Amino acid sequence: MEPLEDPHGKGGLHVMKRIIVTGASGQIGIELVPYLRKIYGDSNVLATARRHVPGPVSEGGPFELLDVRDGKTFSKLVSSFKADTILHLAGILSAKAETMPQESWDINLGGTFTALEVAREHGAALFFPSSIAAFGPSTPQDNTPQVTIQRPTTIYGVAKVTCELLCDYYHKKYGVDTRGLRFPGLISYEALPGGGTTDYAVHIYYEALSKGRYTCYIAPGTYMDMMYMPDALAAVVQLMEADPSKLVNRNAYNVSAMSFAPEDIAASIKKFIPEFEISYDVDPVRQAIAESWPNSLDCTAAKEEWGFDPEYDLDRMTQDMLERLKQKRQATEG
Ligand code: AKB
Repeated sequence: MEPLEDPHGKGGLHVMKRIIVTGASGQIGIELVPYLRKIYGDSNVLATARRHVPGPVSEGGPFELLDVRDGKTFSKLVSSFKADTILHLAGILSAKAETMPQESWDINLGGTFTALEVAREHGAALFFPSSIAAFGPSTPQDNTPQVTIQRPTTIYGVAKVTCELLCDYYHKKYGVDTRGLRFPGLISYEALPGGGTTDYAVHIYYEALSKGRYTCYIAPGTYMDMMYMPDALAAVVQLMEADPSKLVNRNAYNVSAMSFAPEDIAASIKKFIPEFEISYDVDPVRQAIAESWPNSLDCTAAKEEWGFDPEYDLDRMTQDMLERLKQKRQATEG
């Protein structure tokens, strides 16, 4: 496929030309890779993952196996592909990381350190997905500022803050063009997330359609930031294509499109499936994680510095999710 000239109609610069994506089998990668290939051309996006991924990620363009802790292979791939940009998505999500703190530190922190070293060696730009998990219980919870207290209490969050700082360090010391987003919970119909605290906001749509009810592991009244995947994909490209002279807060920007509690998403689903019912069976581990994260982020810096402008609010997302999931079910049922 030929690259698109101006993907967002916003006068894109096309700073990125040859892109390597790590963790391409994850929830973001599965959608980001085809999205990038549409914009930059199939052959200009190399997808990598620890295991083979069937479908468009491995079949729609170049694909290689890569464990992000293997610096030698990583470096060879960047060199032979002539990549100018590394979108480093590989990582273990929050709840799963709590079950394997040592290994997740190795992958989340060690993998990012390796990616930064490879970026430095080859003069590539690097995107790092930070998270609302980079905040903790002592962070102001409402309208959480861009620059504030960051003392997370999860191993996932500790690695995220460390990586944000490492990205700043590599930019300052070596001039690596590092840029990052603090993602909220991401909701998508293509791929299920695995091992996150915000995953309920995806599962609820699947079960609303298949069972008409959902038992939620997060308690009512627990607010977290969220964003629909199309807005997250657009934000990655917009940030990476942004004029570097405007980027004050490179690592990493608060981004969010909505903040809701489980009863709010249930109410939104009820507008389209009136018989839908939510009940609760709270998981203390994920509830504690959720409570340690902000209720809502202040995204002013992202808006002012590179034009972050999400399109989907809760009801628009719900309508789209339910329609897309219905179409998917019909397609698989033949
Ligand atoms: C998770 O729940 O672990 C992720 C995140 C907010 O980083 N979705």
